Amino acid sequence: MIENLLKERILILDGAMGTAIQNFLLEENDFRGQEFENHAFNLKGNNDVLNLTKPEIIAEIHKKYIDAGADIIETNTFNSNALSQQEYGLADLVYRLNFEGAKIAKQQAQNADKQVFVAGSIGPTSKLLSLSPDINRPEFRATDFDFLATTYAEQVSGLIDGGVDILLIETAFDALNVKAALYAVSQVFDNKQVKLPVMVSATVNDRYGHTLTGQSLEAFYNSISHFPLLSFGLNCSFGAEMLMPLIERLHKVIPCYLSIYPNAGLPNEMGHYDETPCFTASVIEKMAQRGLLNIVGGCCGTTPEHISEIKKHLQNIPPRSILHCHCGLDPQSLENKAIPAFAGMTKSLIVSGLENVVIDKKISNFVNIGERTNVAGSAKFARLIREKNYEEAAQIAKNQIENGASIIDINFDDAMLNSAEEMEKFVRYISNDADIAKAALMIDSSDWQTIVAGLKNFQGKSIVNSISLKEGKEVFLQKAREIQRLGAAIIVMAFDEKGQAASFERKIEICRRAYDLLTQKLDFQPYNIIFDVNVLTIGTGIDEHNNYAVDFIEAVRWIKNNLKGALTSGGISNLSFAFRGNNAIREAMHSVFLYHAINAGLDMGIVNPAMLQIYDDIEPNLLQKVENVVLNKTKNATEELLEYASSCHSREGGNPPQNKTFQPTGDSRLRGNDTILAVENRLANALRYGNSEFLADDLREALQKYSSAVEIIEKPLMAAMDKVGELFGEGKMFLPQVIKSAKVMKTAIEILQPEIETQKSAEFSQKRPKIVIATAKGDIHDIGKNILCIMLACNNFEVIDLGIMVENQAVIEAIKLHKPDFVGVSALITPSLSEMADLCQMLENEQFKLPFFVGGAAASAIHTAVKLSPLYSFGVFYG
Ligand code: THG
Repeated sequence: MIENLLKERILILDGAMGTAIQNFLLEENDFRGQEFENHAFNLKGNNDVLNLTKPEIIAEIHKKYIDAGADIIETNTFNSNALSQQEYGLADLVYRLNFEGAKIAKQQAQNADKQVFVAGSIGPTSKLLSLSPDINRPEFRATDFDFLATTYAEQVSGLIDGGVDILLIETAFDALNVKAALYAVSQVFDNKQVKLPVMVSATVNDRYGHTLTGQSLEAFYNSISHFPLLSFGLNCSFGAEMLMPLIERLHKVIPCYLSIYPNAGLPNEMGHYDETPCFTASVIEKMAQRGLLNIVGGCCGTTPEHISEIKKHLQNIPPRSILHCHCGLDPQSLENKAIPAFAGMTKSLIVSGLENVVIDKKISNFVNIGERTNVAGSAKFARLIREKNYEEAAQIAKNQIENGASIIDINFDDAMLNSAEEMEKFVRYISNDADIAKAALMIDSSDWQTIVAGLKNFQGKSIVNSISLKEGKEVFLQKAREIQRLGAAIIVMAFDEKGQAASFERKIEICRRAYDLLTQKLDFQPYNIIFDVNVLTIGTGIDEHNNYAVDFIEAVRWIKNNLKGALTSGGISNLSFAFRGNNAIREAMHSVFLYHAINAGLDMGIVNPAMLQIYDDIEPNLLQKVENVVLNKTKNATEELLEYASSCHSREGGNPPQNKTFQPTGDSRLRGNDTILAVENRLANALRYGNSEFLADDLREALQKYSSAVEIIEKPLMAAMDKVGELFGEGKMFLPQVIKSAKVMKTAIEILQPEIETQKSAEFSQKRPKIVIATAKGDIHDIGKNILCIMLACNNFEVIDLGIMVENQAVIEAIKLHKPDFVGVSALITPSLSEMADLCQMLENEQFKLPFFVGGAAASAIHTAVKLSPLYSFGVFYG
């Protein structure tokens, strides 16, 4: 076992293969003239072909390195992948090149009189996955993740079948290429039911340790840290001397063995490497004496002489110890916040773009995730994406970073967009801008393919937002496993087969179950699990919502105390949807909520970083009112905040003065100052201001004027409700006020009900419109739909609510059973829209004659018109 040897001594890797081959060929050419030129496979620098045509040359080079002292020899397969071989028209030889390459090396290893390991060399290809080769097309790529992973899988299969002991992914200059390689490796391991040690070696582009794509070495390592490696290190680049400081850096952060095999210095003007074996070996000796090394060899320009010299210099120098890494905590280094990447050894979550972002309370109390790059959360971003104005859309990401976001949440879920395509394009686009690419990404979608598209185009370590147990544990684990292979952390939402958790008990029940599944069935690292226990809207006017914020905060506290190592997050702006249009109130709510949630242990949150107020700066009167709402301290908290809201202006200035729309409710104003208003106006005010104090009197008066109770409902009351709807739509009324209006409407109908009966206008009750309503299959969001049901019930509808995640067939059966006047389905997540399309088709097939209403955040007028309406001829309406 190589692991055991590595504990005892520094192992020697061989030196350059390419330069050795060229030298060999030059010598042969001197003897044999043009023979190689005429060879069946025209070489043209395709050294790997020699595995098939001149295996004896390769075997000879291996032997020289073994004799020089190498413990590990590398196969001659650096370019044996389809991308490199297709340039020679040999893409179909990938498997054989690797298989034969492995066999040649293995044979030499077996011939040796000591233990020699064979490492299968896997080069980077000539194409980058993270950068465009065409500066005018930032979203263009010369190849893609799946193509690369497929050819790497073929290469790895050939190497394993040929008998290698180790896989060595080397000269890596783009972490995304390495992710594709490791993805392929784990697939092949699964298929073949084998596991070999894997080494990764990167090459840097400058002395500060950036790869070609601009990523820091630490971030590079972090991007691939999901894969348990035998070793990580550096090769090629500059000579050993310039790499020394970088090796020191790696030594501090990587928990696996450390390798280095540098060039023999930098090439001179003639392209030759001048560093003498003795010089290279003496620099390496220095590193070894500092305890930095586990595996050492040579890259371009090094020869068997270099290797034997290195071996001589390293005799009796002990290897770098990685014990401190495996035992986890290194308290001393943890204190050193100047090296945040050290946290990697302390089991905290590190995400990355070009740089690492450490999520650890010891380093930063709270991490801001920018919410504005979300087509569902920002009208402006949605417009820019629709217009394909990626440049300005990217600017929104940049602004968020400037305002303090270290992670950017990106979401393209929209009925009229191909979200997977947009995800790919945007991620690629921003990879070219170092100011944006430095941040980590949170890939936000309810569509699985879109999440995968994000992961396969991002070189850093990202966070998937999100997966949940709503489709059961099999699907949950399957997705989690794939995310693990692609190297991301995950947000787990507190949803399950029964729906969205609103109460404390349900939140912790679901999180406990998800935690156990991920850590026990998949070996998930706890720090890669981030629980989102649902920030739900408070201050809606519906009493059941009053404790939502408290339940969230307490669930966060419970998770931090009970689910060891797991992190917590939430979508903070959800909290204040009821106060849309009043940013001052919304900001204050967010700050108060965050203050308490962070105290309870919240690690990160999706926020608008430009709009976070400092808790202590909140005007004391407002602070108290907001605290009462957020912490559910008093019964009238929402009402009191509303009153405050009515008398203050939004900071954004975009909204009309609220005090014109809202007057405190009360007798004089309802009825006008001393002058009595017309009864219609009094009723309208009662609904608008949610005041039922004089309702009975006013309705009695109206009954004198109108011919029937039904007419009062249909004319003045409905007109008033229309007005309420209009004001809400314009952002001039807030949700709790609308709920109050609806409750007054309900009271009005109750007051009129006996009249309706006595007037024998039984017609009205018979005519009570009936609606069958459901949340689409796969969708568990029903808060909006529940509010709608209250509204409808208050407006004398008979509501048959089928609940959440309703199969289309169940809707059809309910229609047959209840014979409603309308059917309605709501959806919050975009995948539900295709369920709606299927339902349209089914309604059409049944030849139903009733209007179909669609609603919810995912639905839109345009999607309804373009995608749904053609499918059902009676009529599909956007509600
Ligand atoms: N949990 C997780 N992910 C999430 C959420 C969550 N992603 C989406 C959402 N919730 C968090 N993001 C936002 C983004 C914007 C707003 C709210 C939440 C928002 N936008 C303004 C509004 O709707 O009033 C729009 C303003 C504008 O158009 O400019 O409030 O909970 N895991």
